[in-house]
Amino acid sequence: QQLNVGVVGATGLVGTMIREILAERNFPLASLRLFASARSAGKTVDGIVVEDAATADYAGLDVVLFSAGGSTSKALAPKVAAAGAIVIDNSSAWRSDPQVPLVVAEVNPQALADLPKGIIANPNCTTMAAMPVLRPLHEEAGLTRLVVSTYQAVSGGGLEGIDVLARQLAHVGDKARELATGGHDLLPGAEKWAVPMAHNVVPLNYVYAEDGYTEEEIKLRDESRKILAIPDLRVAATCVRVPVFTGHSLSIHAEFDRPLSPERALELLGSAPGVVVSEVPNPLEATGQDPVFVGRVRRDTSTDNGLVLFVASDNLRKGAALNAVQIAEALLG
Ligand code: A2P
Ligand code: 11C
Repeated sequence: QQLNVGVVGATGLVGTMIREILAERNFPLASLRLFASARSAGKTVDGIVVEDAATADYAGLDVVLFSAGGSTSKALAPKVAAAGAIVIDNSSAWRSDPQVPLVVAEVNPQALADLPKGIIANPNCTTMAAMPVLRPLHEEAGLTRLVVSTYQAVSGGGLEGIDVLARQLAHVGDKARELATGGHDLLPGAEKWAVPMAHNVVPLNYVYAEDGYTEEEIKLRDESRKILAIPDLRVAATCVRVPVFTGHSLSIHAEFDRPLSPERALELLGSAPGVVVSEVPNPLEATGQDPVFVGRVRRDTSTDNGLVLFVASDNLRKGAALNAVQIAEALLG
């Protein structure tokens, strides 16, 4: 079976990676069409002329992968689904819709059986990193609570995020010693994030949403509940942007109904699909790799039935493009 595939947002960071991963995995393509904004329409990418997503005719496509931001998905996904394609959407636009499954390929592919809107949502890259690790632990011991701090790469903010950090690093240059003793004046002003990104950490990642938590922190809570099918899962997160180009990392305190030893957890993680156990998981190790890396697994000595672990994952690959392509592969059956 071969599919007629479209990519909306094909010129962006994740769209580019989707094109690369389709090729890498020899995805059975009957045809490939690329869409982006009117700015890119008419340009040639990979030998294919980019179409204006807003005005294109989507008839004849089987699957369309969207990575062009929430407002584009909100506006166009129903139109594309009505034209007969299954939409796999990488934005947050549809994730909380009860008629739209939110799928991590290794974790809940069974949710693909029912597609009332013809739309499937791909989780946020931060949530994605945790799911393949937490699922086998949940099955064993019953997950009840998560306390998470994140260390998120700037590429989570698209090409613009990468450019902002690169510019700020270049601006500071090699003035390391000066930075160490009163660096503020050496940095350019804040751009894109609330405070300078280079040589800094930014604990306000996106805007506030609820009770002092940011949108990203609420997404981590709500998406984890939906994917793991634990509606009352207690989650408190602090999402932080760090000056890393790619690779989101998470420190996770997980609590369970039943006891779970670090040894048993490592045994389960050692055979979990899409997971690699690593002594020191880190974003550089994860970049360019498909699996999620997990390590530092230890007992949470501050509570009963708790584990602490550290996860690192490529936010552009598994966090976005790879999982979207894996969902398309799952649709092939
Ligand atoms: P374009 O390159 O024409 O602006 P990134 O997150 O890496 O910046 O990429 C965003 C992607 O989403 C790009 O492919 C971009 O296309 C696309 N995009 C942005 N706005 C729209 C829109 N209104 N309609 C369709 N595609 C859009
Ligand atoms: C970030 N996780 O790191 C975000 C990017 O809901 O899909 C993806 C946002 C989303 O900035």
